[in-house]
Amino acid sequence: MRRLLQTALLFLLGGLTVTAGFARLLNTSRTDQEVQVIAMSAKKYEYSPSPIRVKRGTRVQLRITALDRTHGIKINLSPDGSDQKNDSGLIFSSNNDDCFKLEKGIPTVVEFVTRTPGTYSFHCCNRCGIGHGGMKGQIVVEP
Ligand SMILES: [Cu+2]
Repeated sequence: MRRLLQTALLFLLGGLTVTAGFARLLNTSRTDQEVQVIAMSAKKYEYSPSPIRVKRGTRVQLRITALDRTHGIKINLSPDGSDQKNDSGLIFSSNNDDCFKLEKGIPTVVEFVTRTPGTYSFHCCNRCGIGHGGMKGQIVVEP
């Protein structure tokens, strides 16, 4: 009877250890998902900094402030040169992954997780003047 109790206790402890292990595993992956905040500015006709370099598997939060007037930002979902246009390499937190409007002086938060290495181009999507078409930048996701 005593032996049976010991065995049961052993099983219980084993189970607890496994559970703790799993919890730690989950915690680790959560730590990997810590947000990398990058402050960015937009003005006629450039974004700064650009290119932005981040590692694959990072949760990135761009905090973009337009300095001189309203601009916008539209980030390509697939890397330059990719033919898989519907397989998105950047996973956005919000559904508004199209054109983010950047009001002058008010930081706009754009958050996404980098899934596939590559160069993701972005451009201004709010007509802002004669150089509007050339207002571009890049996010480089490193493996
Ligand atoms: Cu602009």
